[in-house]
Amino acid sequence: MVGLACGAMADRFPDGFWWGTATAAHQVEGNNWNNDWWAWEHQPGTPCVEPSLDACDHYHRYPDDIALLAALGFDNYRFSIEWSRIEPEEGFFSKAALDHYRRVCATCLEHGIDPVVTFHHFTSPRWVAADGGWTNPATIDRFCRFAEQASKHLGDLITRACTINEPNIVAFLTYMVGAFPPGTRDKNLYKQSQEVFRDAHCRVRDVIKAALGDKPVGLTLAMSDYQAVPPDDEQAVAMRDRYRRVSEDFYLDAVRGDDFIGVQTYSRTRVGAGGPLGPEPGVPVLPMGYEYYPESLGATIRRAWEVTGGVPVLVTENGIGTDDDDQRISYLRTALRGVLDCLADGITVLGYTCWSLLDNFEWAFGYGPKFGLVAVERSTQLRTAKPSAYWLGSVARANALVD
Ligand code: GCO
Repeated sequence: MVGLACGAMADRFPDGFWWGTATAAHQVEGNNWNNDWWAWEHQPGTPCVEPSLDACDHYHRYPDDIALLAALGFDNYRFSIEWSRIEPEEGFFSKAALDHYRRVCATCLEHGIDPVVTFHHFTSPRWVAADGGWTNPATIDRFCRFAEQASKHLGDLITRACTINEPNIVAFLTYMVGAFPPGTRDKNLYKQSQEVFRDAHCRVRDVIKAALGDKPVGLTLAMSDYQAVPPDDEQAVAMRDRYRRVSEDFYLDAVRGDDFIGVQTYSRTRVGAGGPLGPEPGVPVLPMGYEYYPESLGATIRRAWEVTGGVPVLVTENGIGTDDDDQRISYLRTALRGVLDCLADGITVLGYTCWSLLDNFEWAFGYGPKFGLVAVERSTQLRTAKPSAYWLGSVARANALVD
C-alpha cells in the first residue's frame, strides 16, 4: 500500500503546472498569402508537396477551437500572430488584424484559457523576405517595431509570450537544407541568420517585456537528443558536441537570465564520427523521417536546464505525427514520464504544451503528417477530437499521469 501511495505521488505534477496545446498562424489560419511561405508553396521547384490554402480556417473558427480546447481540460493555448497580416507593408499596421488577435486572446480568457502568444513562427511578410529576411540585420529593427505595436495592442490580454520559434530550425532548413524560403543553400548565410536571430531574440524580449510587465517572455528552441554512437567513441562524442554547440548552445548561452526557455523536442539524432547516422535499425521511423523516440524530451529538458545554468523550462512543443492515435498516447505517456523524472531531480519545468491542437499544414510536408489531438476534415472543416485529446485532457485535469 505504501509503495502504491508513493507511486501515485510520483505521478503527480506540481501544483500550478501548465497544460496546453499549440498551433502556428500559417499552419492553421488559412490564406496567409502575404508571407514568404505562401510564395514558396506556389513557386515551382520547391520541396513543398502542396499549398496551405484554407488550412484549418482557424482565422474564422478560432472560437469553436478554443471552446473545444477548454472543454478537453487544458488551461492554455499557444498560438502565433501573423506579422504579414498585422504589417502588410512596411510601416503600415492593420488595426483590424490586431483587433482580430485581441478577440482571439479575449476568447481564450473567457474560457479560462491563458493566451501564450508567439511573435514569429517561421513566416515573414513578403516585404521583409524581399530585403534579405533573417540574414539582414535591418530585420531586427523591423521585427522590434512590429513587436512593439503588437505587444502594446495585445499585452494586457497575453499571459506569456514566445519571441521567435525555433530560429535554429529556420536557419538550418533554409540555408543548409533549402527546404524553407528562399531555399538558398549557403553556409555563410546560415551563420549570418543564426546571428541575426539570436540578436533579434535578445532585443525583442525587452521590447515585449516593456509591454507585458512581469509576465514571462522566452525563446522557443528546437532541441534534439543528440547521442554519440558508439557512446564512448571520442570522435563521435566530439562530433555530437559540435552539433549541440552550433544548433542549440549558440542560443542557450544567450537566454541565461530569461524567464523561461521553451524546449521543443520530437526525437533524437544519432551522431557518429562522420556526422548524423540516421535511424537505428529496428526502431520505428515516423512519417517525418525520424525515429519514434519519446525519451528525447526528458534528455533535452535536462540539457536546456544545464546549459542555461537553471533557466526554468517550459515544454512549448512535443508530440508526434502519426496516423495511429494509440501510438500518440504511448508517445505522450513516455514523454511525460520523462518530465516527471526531471521534476523529481529538482529541475524546474513550468508546463507541457502538446504540438498540436489540430491536424494542420506541416510546412513542406503539406497535410500528410497528423500531429493533431483533433482531426480536421478539410473539405468540411469538421473537427473530431481523437482519443489522445481526451486522454491528455484527463491528464491535464488530474495534473497527474493517470490512465
Ligand atoms: C516546428 C514548428 C511546428 C511543427 C512541429 C512538427 O517545431 O517545426 O514549431 O511548426 O509543425 O514541430 O514538426
